[in-house]
Formats: sequence, C-alpha cells, structure tokens
Amino acid sequence: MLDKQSPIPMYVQIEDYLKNQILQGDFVIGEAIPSERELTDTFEVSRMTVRQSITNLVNEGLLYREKGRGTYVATPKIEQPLSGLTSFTEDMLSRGMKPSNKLISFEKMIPEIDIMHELQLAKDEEVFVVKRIRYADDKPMAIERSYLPVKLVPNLELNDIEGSLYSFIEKDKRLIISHASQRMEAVLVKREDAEFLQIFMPSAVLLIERISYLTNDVPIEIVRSTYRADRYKFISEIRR
Ligand code: 16G
Repeated sequence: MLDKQSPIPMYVQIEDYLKNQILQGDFVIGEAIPSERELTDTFEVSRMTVRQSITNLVNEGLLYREKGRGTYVATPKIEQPLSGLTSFTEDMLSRGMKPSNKLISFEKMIPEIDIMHELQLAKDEEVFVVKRIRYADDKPMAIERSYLPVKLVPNLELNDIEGSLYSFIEKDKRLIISHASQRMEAVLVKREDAEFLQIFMPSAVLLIERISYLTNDVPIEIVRSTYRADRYKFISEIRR
C-alpha cells in the first residue's frame, strides 16, 4: 500500500490513503477509523507517523478526535459562496438544512465610534445590538453580533429576531437590502464564543464583518460573525 522507497514521506502517503478512503465514502460520517495501533500494524510504521497523518486530517476538518474514544469521520464542511447577498436562513434552507437561532442578548445603545462611523450615524443615534448563535440542523455554526440603526427599524422586537432578520427588514419593514461589503480574517476563538460554538480552545475561527446597504446607500446593518472554521469553507469564483 505504501512505497517505502518514495521521496514522499510516509505520513503524507498514509494521509493521502486515508483521505481517499474518506472522500470515496469507504467510511460514513461519524464512523470511527481504525485505531492508531491498528494503522501502525497495517502500515508497519511508527505510532508517531500515524499520529502525524491523523493530526493533519483533523486539522483539515476531515476527521475529529474524541478524547479517550477514537477518531471519527467529520461531516463535510459547508461550501459557502461569497458572491450572493444571502441570509443565514436562506443559505441553510437552500441546502435542505434546518436553521435556528438562540438569542444571547438584545440591547439598545449608543454604539462605539467605529460602528457609529460605519453606520453613518450622528453622535446620539442609537443602535440595536443583537447577539445570536446560528444553528444548522441544531448544530452551532456561527455567532452573529448585528448592529442595526434604531431609526431604520424603530419597533424591532424580540419575536422579530427569533426568525430571519432579513425577512423582517424586507417583508415587515419593506426596505430593500441591495449590496454589502465584507471582510474576512482568521482569528483564534474567544473563550466565551468557544463555549457557544462547542469547540475547543484554542481553535481558529473565521471572523466576517458585513456592512449591508439599502438601495439608497444607507447602511442597514453591521454584522460581525464568528464562523466555525471546521464547518465552513468560503468559495469565490474569479475571472481573468
Ligand atoms: C448572514 C449575514 C448577516 C445577516 C444574516 C441574516 C454573513 C457573513 N452574514 O449570516 O449579515 O444579518 O445572514 O440572517 O453572511 P437571517 O435573515 O437568517 O437572520
């Protein structure tokens, strides 16, 4: 199975072998792969070599470890296009997944200066700050902190944010969300967010800031979202 004469290191060959097995469906999602000991015997390599291959596949999001139990095949990451201005609810429904939310906090306040500038607000203008955990099929995917100018959605209430915020803005308020700008960066998850997202510390997460505008270029929301990097892959089509 392995070529011991090859310049390709053994751990890379094992990694490729296991990866092929996973991708061609030899294991189902959630199924345990053979133990380190079994793989060590099969490939006649050291345990360290096997461990290195598995760690790389865990870091790639193809496998996950459960302490004291074993290593399992992970659910494939969600491939999220970066081109459409869609809502979380729309994204999940289009994949046949069930979206849901958990509200962490809902406040009305004078925002910090950066939010105030980005939302083009005057000094004394308030925002609603909504913090929600977003779930797909009851699994936590992201945490969103949304800042919305009170003057644009003055009567925003708890039950409006239980479902889709975009649906409230567009159907109830009859405002048209037309375009947005987004920034994305990799950061280490904060302790509080790690608990909400049910991931270990330290884990990398993807932080996205979206500023969405109405047709007249008035900003309607700033959303700072923390996405699980083990569950998301962002895709963009580019042309030359
Ligand atoms: C997405 C948007 C967020 C928007 C939310 C509305 C990104 C990075 N963020 O998560 O800006 O507020 O959808 O979703 O894509 P909802 O209508 O389901 O509440």
